[in-house]
Amino acid sequence: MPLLSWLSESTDERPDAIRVDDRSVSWVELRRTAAAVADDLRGVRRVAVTATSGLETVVAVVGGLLAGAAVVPVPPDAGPRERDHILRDSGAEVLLGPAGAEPTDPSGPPVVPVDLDRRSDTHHPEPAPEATALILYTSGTTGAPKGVVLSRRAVAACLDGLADAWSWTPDDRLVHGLPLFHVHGLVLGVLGPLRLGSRLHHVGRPRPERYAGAAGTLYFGVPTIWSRIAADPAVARALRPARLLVSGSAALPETVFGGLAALTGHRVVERYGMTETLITVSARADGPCRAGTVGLPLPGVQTRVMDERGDAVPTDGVAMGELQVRGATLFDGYLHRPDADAASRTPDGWFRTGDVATIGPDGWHRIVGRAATDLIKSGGYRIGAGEVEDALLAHPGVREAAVVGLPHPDLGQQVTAFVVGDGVRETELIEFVARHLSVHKRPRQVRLVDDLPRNAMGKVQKKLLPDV
Ligand code: MLC
Ligand code: AMP
Repeated sequence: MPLLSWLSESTDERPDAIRVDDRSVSWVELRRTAAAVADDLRGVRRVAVTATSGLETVVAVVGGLLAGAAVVPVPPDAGPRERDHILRDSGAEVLLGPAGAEPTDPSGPPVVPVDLDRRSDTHHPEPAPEATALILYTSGTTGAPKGVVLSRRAVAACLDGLADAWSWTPDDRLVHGLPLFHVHGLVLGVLGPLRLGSRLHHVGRPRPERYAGAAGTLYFGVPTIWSRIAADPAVARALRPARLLVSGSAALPETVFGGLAALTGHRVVERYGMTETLITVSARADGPCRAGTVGLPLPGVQTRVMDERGDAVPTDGVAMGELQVRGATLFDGYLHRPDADAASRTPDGWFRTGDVATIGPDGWHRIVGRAATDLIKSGGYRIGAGEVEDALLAHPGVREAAVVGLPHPDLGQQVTAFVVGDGVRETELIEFVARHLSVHKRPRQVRLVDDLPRNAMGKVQKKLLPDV
């Protein structure tokens, strides 16, 4: 079946199938508008898209996929350092998106605006399932973000598994306001409706009052959004008529799960995934939902939890180890990074998630935390400590920097930088990082210190930093 099977076949001209903020289109209109974009992309292998939370992004992504190109979303607020890296590393030949987001690198691809007024009836044949659908850039513990290569087959397998687990059908109306350059907002939140036929209302920004006003059946959010909704009883009660509330991208605190159950009458479905693996584990709409657990492997996915010696730990709900996964939803590798690729897999071919988990006797998975402290999850965004440290060290007033995620009641973790500096102010450094990287990667707090704790080898001991 074509990746965007519903969109490819629909003859439905009713308006308001896909609404992004205040603009909406029918299925047929979206297909014809995107086909006009695809017509211009003939022969293009990789197309970057400035992924604002607008209808243009949906049209650009669909246009790229119809043309058979690999789509490379670029965070709209990425600073020049991050944007140039993504464009150069991906080899994107064209950048679709609003003018003004041009690469600063003169050798960067030409910027082509998306025209929502054009239509085409060209039929673009679906490429083979092993063709790349998306290259998503995601942070590792060190260095610049890596391109995660996802095939059409993997994306389709993930969405079909979720349709099964969540009873997600054309009768649904999905509501969310997540950014359109990650798995959650783009793969689940846009390609999901386009494959499965549910309507979509993207509310522009994930503000609680916009969720309350949207009248959906199915709602997606990261825990920070659910916690803000739980803190606003009137908003939470407005979600009572919904069919299903789904949380993912970070751990949902049990207090938020309980608060939402009391106010909305819904036990939130929690699911677990990664950019590299797409969604692999989830609670089911037709089964129980338990606070603090992420459910069972999705169809086509296998999981195991391994100790440090490489032996499987008992499935008793207590023994912890690294969660490893394999199956139909996995990525094809990191672009140009065979080293990182090899390190991410076991010799017998399982992907090492880096997450610490338990599996209970009933097969239910619980995510306990991460093995490495250098990957931070803040507001559901994955942020590599090393990338932020490199950005800070590019400031002339910074001599040393160590970045960690400290517990935060709203964001889960807060990016915090410990800096040894020469007469710099905290706010100046926060602004500096926000200008060079995506704004969400900026430290929310900078603590100026006289020195960083180091071991005898001179390596920074992050665990000895205050409050870590
Ligand atoms: C703030 N802003 C600045 C700034 N500080 N601008 C310039 N310079 C600075 N120093 C601006 C921002 O641009 C933004 O503007 C506004 O202030 C708010 O910034 P924010 O950081 O977005 O704030 P906040 O409201 O705290 O964000 C919380 C949040 C967000 C939950 C809404 O973190 C979010 O959208 N998270 C979702 C992440 C996600 O989708 N993750 C999925 C990864 S996939 P403006 O104008 O934009 O308001 C994955 C796999 C899986 O994990 O399992 O799903
Ligand atoms: P990303 O690369 O942005 O896709 O982030 C993937 C990471 O998000 C995983 O490795 C987990 O650490 C985290 N994550 C995703 N979903 C959950 C969840 N339901 N509970 C806990 N952590 C999660």
